[in-house]
Amino acid sequence: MSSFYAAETPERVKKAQGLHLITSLTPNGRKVHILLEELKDAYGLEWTTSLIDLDKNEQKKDWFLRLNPNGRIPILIDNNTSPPHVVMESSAELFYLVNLADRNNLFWFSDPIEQSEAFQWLIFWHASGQPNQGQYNFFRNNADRNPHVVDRFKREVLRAYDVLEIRLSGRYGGGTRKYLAGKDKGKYSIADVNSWAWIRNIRRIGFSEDELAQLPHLQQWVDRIAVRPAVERGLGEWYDEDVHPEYLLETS
Ligand SMILES: N[C@@H](CCC(=O)N[C@@H](CS)C(=O)NCC(=O)O)C(=O)O
Repeated sequence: MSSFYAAETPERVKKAQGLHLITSLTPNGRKVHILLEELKDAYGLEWTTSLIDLDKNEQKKDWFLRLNPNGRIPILIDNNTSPPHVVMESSAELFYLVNLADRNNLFWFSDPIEQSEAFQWLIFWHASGQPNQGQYNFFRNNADRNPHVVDRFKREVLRAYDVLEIRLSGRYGGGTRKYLAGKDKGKYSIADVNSWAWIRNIRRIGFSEDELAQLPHLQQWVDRIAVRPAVERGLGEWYDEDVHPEYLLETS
């Protein structure tokens, strides 16, 4: 326990029981919020949340780096294990949560082939989607935006989106699908949650009408998932430090 928490670790974190999420309202944070909310609806899962103001760099302080050397959110701490188990990397957190709590495989699969599919799409987005979209968001909102850099990342994001479009449209066979993994038309799973949290703003991140027109199945998939109550909650006010300042972690 002594190497796990430091003197300056916020009391809210040290005293947390059960599952404790440290997060912020960002795409990687939101994917974990959404799955937690889904597991709450399905099984009554409980957890507590702490928020970090990323602009204040709390996530780069020693107390946080002990928990996640990568200095980034979200992280999930399971205080039900001894010692507590910390999970970093949002996709690994989704995987931990379905293993822990999704006993009926509502958001995961029992069949090894379907598991393999879900794992492929989870890793595809983690490795080839979110890093490029993260850079695209950064450079396109940057004051001295370099058009070549913005264009390079935009093309990479569009390429990743087209990979998903191929999958959902069945362009090269297999028929159209509703979700990324699973037999037939697929089943809503963490493979979808993982990428949806990033792609949900597909119509607001600087793509032209022509570019969007190439992605009809992906846009339908965005809309299909957006209406889930757990998804709506995962995006919103429970994770907003303006609404819940008492969740905010600030050390001197
Ligand atoms: N690969 C990591 C990336 C995490 C990440 O980039 N988190 C961002 C917010 S979405 C962050 O903490 N940014 C603040 C920083 O880099 O200091 C994951 O999937 O969890």
